Amino acid sequence: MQAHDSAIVGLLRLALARSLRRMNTVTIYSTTWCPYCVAAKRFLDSKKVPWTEIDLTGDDDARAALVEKSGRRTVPQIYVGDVHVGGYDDLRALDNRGGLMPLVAPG
Ligand SMILES: N[C@@H](CCC(=O)N[C@@H](CS)C(=O)NCC(=O)O)C(=O)O
Repeated sequence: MQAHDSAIVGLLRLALARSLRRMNTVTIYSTTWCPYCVAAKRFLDSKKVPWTEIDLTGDDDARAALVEKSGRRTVPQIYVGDVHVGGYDDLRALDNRGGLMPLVAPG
């Protein structure tokens, strides 16, 4: 690799790190064997949106806390930063009306 190639690679790394820093964290509260949770993760992957998962399987207290926090009884419950998006259907609806990417990466 020539010197100017590695300089370009360095700049690209910097740009990537900066854009990742500007992104809000997407958190998926999930359980295992939950098809809507899998669908939500696949959909976010298809949009190249990083996500973190909080698996509530078998943790009744954590599940109750999520019901309290979200007002919903189903999983997944998806948050972008502090914003409660809702379930998988809500995630898709938000994206369909053009609201997902601006929420994830406000720039
Ligand atoms: N419309 C919801 C459906 C979610 C749903 O039905 N989730 C199931 C698991 S895949 C659920 O939480 N069922 C109730 C339960 O497990 O207690 C969505 O799109 O997220």
